[in-house]
Amino acid sequence: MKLSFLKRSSLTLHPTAQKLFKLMSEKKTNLCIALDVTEQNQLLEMADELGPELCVLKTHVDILKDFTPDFGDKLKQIAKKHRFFIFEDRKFADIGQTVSLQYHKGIYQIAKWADIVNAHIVPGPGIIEGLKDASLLLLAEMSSAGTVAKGTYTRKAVLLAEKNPKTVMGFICLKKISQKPGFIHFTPGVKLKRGKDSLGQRYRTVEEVLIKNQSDIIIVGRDITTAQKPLKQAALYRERAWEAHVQAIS
Ligand code: S5P
Repeated sequence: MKLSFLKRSSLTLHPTAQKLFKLMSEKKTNLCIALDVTEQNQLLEMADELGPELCVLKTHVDILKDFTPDFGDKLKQIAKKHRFFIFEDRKFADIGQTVSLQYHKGIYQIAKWADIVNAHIVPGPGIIEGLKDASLLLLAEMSSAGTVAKGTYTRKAVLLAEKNPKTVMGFICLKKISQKPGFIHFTPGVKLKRGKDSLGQRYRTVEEVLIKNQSDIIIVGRDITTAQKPLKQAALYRERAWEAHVQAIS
């Protein structure tokens, strides 16, 4: 079934998924940028510069060396200005009680500023229960070489999502893994050419991910953030990803 993002917004029970489908459709972007920088000001400046190109901005707040409690509010203001969602890539992986504390408490207070977070399914369904007030992506597959998240494990993630459609809005995965159109598929490990880095990351192309593998959103990090002209590079990825999406549903 080839459905537009707009159509799919009416086929999900998840309020954040609904809004994200609509945003992608209106803003015409299915690009998520991973801003893996270690200084807060650099992150905020890049978010402001690249914001018009993306639908989701992905953070790793725990790599910031100068985090201050006003970070979340500042990022939220930029997200509002450019209309994008904030995805804190925390990869929760503990029992329900602990992840609930990690999500709400501690220095980062993730629940206050992140629209979307993600979780491994290693602990079982309790992790979804512990994060039931979050908008959750389940890590069903990973881009890294030798990952054990495959086969039965991936299928288990899909089953868990389908049982919890009000909490789980989609997946981190390499390809379309659920036939239910309400779930959004996010795929990392994307570059303009296939390849790998020196620490196990594997890259597929935009077209491979969105046309052949039928994913929805590409997550791109260093190939944009370390480019000489990040805005130009982001615009290029945005265009390639949107064209691939249009082709995929036509
Ligand atoms: O399987 C995964 C899951 C994630 S969320 N592989 C990944 O690479 N990621 C994240 O995507 C990773 O933590 C990083 O922030 C981003 C990829 O960055 P890049 O620089 O390799 O494009």
